[in-house]
Amino acid sequence: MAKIQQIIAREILSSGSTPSVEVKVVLETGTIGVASVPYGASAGISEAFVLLDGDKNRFMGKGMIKAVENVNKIIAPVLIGMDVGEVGSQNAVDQKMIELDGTERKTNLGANAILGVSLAVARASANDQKLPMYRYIRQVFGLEKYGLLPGSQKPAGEGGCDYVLPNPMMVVIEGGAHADESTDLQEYMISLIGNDSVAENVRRGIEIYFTLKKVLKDKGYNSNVGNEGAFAPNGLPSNETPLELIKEAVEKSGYIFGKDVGISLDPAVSEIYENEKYELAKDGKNLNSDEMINYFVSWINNYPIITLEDALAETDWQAWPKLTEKVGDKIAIVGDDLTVTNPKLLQKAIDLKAINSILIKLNQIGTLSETVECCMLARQNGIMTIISHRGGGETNDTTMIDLAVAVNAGFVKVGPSRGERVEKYNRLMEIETELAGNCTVAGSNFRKII
Ligand code: 2PG
Ligand code: MG
Repeated sequence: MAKIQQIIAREILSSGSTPSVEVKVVLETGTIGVASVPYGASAGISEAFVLLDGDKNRFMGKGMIKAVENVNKIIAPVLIGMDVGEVGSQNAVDQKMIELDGTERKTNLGANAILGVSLAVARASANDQKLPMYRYIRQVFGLEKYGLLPGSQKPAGEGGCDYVLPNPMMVVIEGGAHADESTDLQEYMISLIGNDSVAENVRRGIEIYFTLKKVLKDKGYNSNVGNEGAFAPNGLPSNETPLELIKEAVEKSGYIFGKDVGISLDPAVSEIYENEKYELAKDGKNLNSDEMINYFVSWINNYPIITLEDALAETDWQAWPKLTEKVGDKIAIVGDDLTVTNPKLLQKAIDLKAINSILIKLNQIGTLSETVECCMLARQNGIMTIISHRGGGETNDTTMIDLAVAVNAGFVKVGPSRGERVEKYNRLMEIETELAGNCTVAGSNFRKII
């Protein structure tokens, strides 16, 4: 056990070249923890509030000095002296900030301020106890009681293992709000499910990424990249074309499409939903909810799509259960903007049978405790978790990876290029090495790890 001695925030830059918040926490033992927060480009309307300065003379209004000051002047004085490191202590710290803010979406202090502190406290405590972050998360939230082992594995100590590492889900073609002049849909991803080693799956993904670059060039498309480092070619004839290009890249790389590699999609269609219609400009279509469902169902029948995220708008709640009813027994139907890592919205989605999987982003809800609560609510209800990066601006902070390992996520959605993204895979491969003999990989059994 140790007490918080000092909390200092500062404004830093994120990969989107706009500001973000970094927080340093110093404990009385002298141990330090540092963390930083990302932000989204296509944020859901119910996400926790990102406090921006709004001063047009600095960073076009996107400065985060107010959030920094909220940490240094309002949050720090309240948290200094609190104990950290024991079961329940992270909850107590996060709860204090939630009360101090007093709003549903953290609009007073800003989720960017609160999350920075939450994660830096966790880092400092983990460092103080000389625990890797994924072990710390399990311990401080008492996660072992949720039986975080795959049903198919024997318990640890009986020839089983403690950890199941997530599969890589890599964004290779991006459009929508993440690029100019590409597709209407936001993300076309490859999910590496074919091997029982993270490093091997990562290598395969990178090879496919490079082969895809060649496939694009050979066909006369450019290989410029979008927000997340995925290709964002212009001049594609339809929203379906990327599926064909990816198929070709997977096969040319020597891997089996559908076995080694599945397709994951995040169309993020809240961005193209207006007046109860989905505007697919590239296809010259304006679809209602049922037609949108059928559009994706025909793709599912033709390609090895294994996860489908935000295929319907965040406000189109009535349509989600229909999609899940139709294809939820075959593939993962993932809520992102719909559920925004919010336990209340996840509960609503569970009650309505709207999804069978959920995307998890720490900054959508704004504290580590609420994020873990959401993951455990998912687990208790047979909902697979996918831990995700952000498209607006990422930092080199790798907490999302340790979180994924701690909660038995099925996938991590990130990368596969650019420093702030590959840093996540480097961390995951480091954990794999560290856990040698005491971990397995979700692999093609990812659905069973719930
Ligand atoms: C998403 C994310 C991450 P953003 O929609 O899943 O790729 O994008 O962070 O821009 O919301
Ligand atoms: Mg999404």
